[in-house]
Amino acid sequence: MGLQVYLDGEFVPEDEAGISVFDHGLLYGDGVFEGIRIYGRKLFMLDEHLKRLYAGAKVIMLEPPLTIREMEDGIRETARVNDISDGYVRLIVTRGKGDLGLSPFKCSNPSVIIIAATIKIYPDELYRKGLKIITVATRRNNPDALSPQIKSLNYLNHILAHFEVVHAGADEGLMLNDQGYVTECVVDNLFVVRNGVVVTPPCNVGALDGITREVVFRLCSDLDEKIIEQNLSLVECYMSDECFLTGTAAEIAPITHIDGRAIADGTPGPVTRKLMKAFKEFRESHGTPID
Ligand code: PXG
Repeated sequence: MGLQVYLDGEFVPEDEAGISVFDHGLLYGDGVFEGIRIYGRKLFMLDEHLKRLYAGAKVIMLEPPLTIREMEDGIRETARVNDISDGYVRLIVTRGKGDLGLSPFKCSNPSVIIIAATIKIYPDELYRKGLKIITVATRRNNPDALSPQIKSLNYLNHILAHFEVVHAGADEGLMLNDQGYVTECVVDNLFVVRNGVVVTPPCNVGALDGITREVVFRLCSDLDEKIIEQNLSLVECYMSDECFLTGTAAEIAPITHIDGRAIADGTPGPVTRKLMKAFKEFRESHGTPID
């Protein structure tokens, strides 16, 4: 049986769920989205995801037709209707139907789409062995041109990067900014461990302020691991003792090779493994019940 998709207050079978070809989400990528995990019938970091969605919507002057609480109810109901105990919610707010001109002022009814499904981005083996990543030639969007803090419906920057990753036969890609500093991976934040300190680039280099990234800050504080934000060059990453990435879909995944260089001995490091374990415990004990 197919999924039931929440579309503007109704549940519609996935094969019939559609939006107008004049929706500016389609025509211009004009809209915002979130990806939220469900673990054990609980929505993980729901408030944080909703806060980010509404903050991004505010920046693009898009007013979601639901309050945050109504949106939360819609998400919980969608998860229940589809009986998703462990999975992933894709939440989308599009500008809505307009005309073929750019103007968002012609779009009076934003649409809300909520899809609850399952997800797996990397096979289990990669969490044990570690990911081999490459630096992609596609640079991360300049934050002065388009802030990475807006999780907009235009992910072409990342899609171009993803093509490079696949073409190279790698597991993931590392993206630099236009000054050559490390920003993040294609759809995940990047961390290294250097001399006992966990280091991640500050978001203003052009990285999304990821919610899993924030969880890592909390875990490091609980575990007494020093963590700082610092600009990172590629060479500093090659020379690091450990490396890992974080994201809603990926969770925490070890990186053992960058551009053919083994990170330390080329196996997942102890701090990474400790954080992966702590993350599993954290996700069990946090979340908003869908029931
Ligand atoms: N950076 C970027 C550019 C992202 O899009 C992250 C980091 C990690 O952030 P969170 O808040 O998830 O810890 C993301 C996450 C997917 C998918 O379905 C996920 C994302 C984007 C597109 C698709 O796996 N975003």
